[in-house]
Amino acid sequence: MLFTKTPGWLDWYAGPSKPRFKLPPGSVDAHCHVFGPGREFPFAPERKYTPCDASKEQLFALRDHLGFARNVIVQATCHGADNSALLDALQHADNRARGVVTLKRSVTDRQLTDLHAAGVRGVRFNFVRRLVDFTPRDELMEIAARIAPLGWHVVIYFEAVDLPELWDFFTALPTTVVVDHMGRPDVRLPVDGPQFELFIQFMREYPNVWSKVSCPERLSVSGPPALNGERNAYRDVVPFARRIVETFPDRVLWGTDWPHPNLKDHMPDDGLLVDFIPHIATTAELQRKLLVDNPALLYWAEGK
Ligand code: 0GY
Repeated sequence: MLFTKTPGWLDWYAGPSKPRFKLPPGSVDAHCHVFGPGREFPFAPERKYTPCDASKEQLFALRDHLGFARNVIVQATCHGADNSALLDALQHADNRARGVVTLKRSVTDRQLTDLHAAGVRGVRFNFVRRLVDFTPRDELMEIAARIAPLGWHVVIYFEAVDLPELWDFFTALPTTVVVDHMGRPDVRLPVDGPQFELFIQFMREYPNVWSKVSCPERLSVSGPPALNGERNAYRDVVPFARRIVETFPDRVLWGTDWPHPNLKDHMPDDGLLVDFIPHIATTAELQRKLLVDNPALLYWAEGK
């Protein structure tokens, strides 16, 4: 089937630079997606956007170009709860990828076991209104209870302004909980202001909560550097991500978010994104935890 992209859609950047920052051996890109290809893996009828294609081969080529060893592929909302494209990518990844899927309550125990064998280790609950329709919380809680015995975690995606309303649901989840993109703080607000303090409190009071310190390109207001060869992009996001990395070094993950759905003003150079890492994880030890040890524990540990 052929699909027409959402008007104004920005395609992923085909010529990423080589990062100057050398990733430690075994580094994991812990947040990325595959889109289709649409003719092979059709986009879901209930999707809110239609992207360009972004295949597993293209993802694996980026992994190798940037110097990552492994990927965690997260189900994108344009595929709804049809995880076929993601599972196909896992199948061809030579044990170098794990997956986070979207599920409905109709999933059977046998399907869950098969997903685990395929490399799935988490389920994603999305609360960003422009991306999904509302799923009743009792359905999500039922799914969380069913994946908990498998040792899986729940990935949550929400906007910072919605955290107070979602707090009781999130804090009742029975698994490790991984927050996408630091809960999307408004980086124009102070890093020690009430909005971000609530997120810090969430992580401090609930040791089962982890955060991806990813997506500076999505959160930044100052944007990428001018085209003058400078490589310290998205500086306004640095204090937020750095605070989380330094306060909770054992509960952070990092990912490119390739192929960067729904960006409106620019498409990042993924090499530049990798060069963002040493600004937020400033020592070799913090870098190793963020990129190697933490994702290895969550996705590749014995029995996981
Ligand atoms: C991301 C961010 C976005 C999209 C999705 O699944 C998705 O469609 O996650 C977004 O538009 O903010 O993490 O890729």
